[in-house]
Amino acid sequence: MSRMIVVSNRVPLPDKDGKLPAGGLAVAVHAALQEEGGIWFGWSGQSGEEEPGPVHRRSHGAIDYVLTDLSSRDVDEYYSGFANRVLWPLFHCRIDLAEYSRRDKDGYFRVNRLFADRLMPLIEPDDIIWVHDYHLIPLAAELRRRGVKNRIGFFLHIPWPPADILFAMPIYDQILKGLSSYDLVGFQTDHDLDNYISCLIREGVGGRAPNTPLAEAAPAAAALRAYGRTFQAATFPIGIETAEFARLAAQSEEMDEVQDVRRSMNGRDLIIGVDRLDYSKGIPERILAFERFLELNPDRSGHVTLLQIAPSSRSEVPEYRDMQATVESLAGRVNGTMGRIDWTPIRYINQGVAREALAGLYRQARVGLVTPLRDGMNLVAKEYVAAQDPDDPGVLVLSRFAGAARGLRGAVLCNPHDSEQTARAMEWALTMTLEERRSRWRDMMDYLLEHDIGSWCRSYLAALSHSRDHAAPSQSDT
Ligand code: ADQ
Repeated sequence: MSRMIVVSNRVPLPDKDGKLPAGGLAVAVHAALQEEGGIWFGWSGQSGEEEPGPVHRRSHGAIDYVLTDLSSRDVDEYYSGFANRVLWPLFHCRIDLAEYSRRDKDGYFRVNRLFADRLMPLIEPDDIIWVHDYHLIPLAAELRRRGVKNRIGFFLHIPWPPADILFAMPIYDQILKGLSSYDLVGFQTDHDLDNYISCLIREGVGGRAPNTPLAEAAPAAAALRAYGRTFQAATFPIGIETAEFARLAAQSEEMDEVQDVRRSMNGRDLIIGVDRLDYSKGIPERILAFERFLELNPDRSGHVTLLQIAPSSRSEVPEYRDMQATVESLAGRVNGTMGRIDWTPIRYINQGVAREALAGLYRQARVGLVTPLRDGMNLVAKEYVAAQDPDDPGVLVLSRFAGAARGLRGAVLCNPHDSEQTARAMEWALTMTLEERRSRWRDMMDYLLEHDIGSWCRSYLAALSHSRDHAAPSQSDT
């Protein structure tokens, strides 16, 4: 196997005792890097008024972490600006929230050039390069421009939008073209892959490559030809550390924090929502659906509590601050109008919760309410299922617009824009028979055990290693 270089906006560094940050992706990618040795490159998270100085290096086992600082202007324009105020809203179909500026676009491409310049001296001829997410779409083109012939793969963690949405963005063509410089483009679901191919066809710049075999057998895959290059695109639905998370949840049940919540529930049913505070996660719509649920089922009043855990994220972006105010006011309104002196319908926590406690809380909840308006995958849905007690599992109510809905067939699917339907899904989940809960859970758990984060990482890397074996001979890297 070749040495690997992973590139992502932020790098999950181990702490001073070598302990990895929680979360499946960091653990799985670290495991793959440890095997043959490699480099993880990205932004250090530090910024200052000055132009960035030299890179920082840190080693841990067979892995070298190479980090670059950015200037505050870079962070403003590349990260908070173009990545999070243009690409994120557009790719989540929120044209109304996209704030395009030429200044931010220039910053985005400038930082991608900086990443390419800083990577160049690190790259050896046989290295495989794996780039993650929407912050770094132009990186392969920048590396190719500097003469890099290595295999370069890309994985998009968020959805790829339909053509009419993408085309609303000025410079959409540069973003569309950017992906064609990779050897393998990975998407979360077949919908994202189809949308990407439709964009190429609608733009008249490419499409499926006839007579080119596929490099691997992902759930959906395509050999593509666009902008003079032949490359592969396929779906790799990301998973979690299923078995590990299930063990953690079983242990966490005994934690004081989790027991305290159980006691405070006083026999009431718990419905849980866990998200970063982000408009794509549909938290206001979820609160309205819960309000509707209480209106439709007055006998549930006093007997069910929604625990919504949603720490702030990206507070430097105004839309996120506005959302925080909306969620606070909605939760306050429902509690004020529907609550009783001995019962608060919604417990809203605007803070993160430790992973162990989170696992125990998922296990305690009768219903996992995961209702994003749009989500690349959504790992919370998978964690909720993995955390359940096999003898008495809870029910997952899941938005049909989460990538996770493509694989989790045992979930009760809902349309988060339809509060009435989501309310009925909650009621159905709470009344479901034990037999049906067990059968739905078994189906989802078997899927999650087979498609865990380790298998995601291995199948992506196997496909990347073979991505050129089948490519057309006319391939150009310029
Ligand atoms: P995110 O948008 O961050 O990820 P998600 O997939 O749900 O969304 O992952 C969130 C992770 O953070 C989960 O592991 C969860 O446990 C943790 N988390 C979330 N809220 C938390 C809270 N309140 N307290 C503690 N921990 C919390 C992006 C894409 C997703 C895609 C992932 C991975 O937007 O669609 O699934 O990348 O590819």
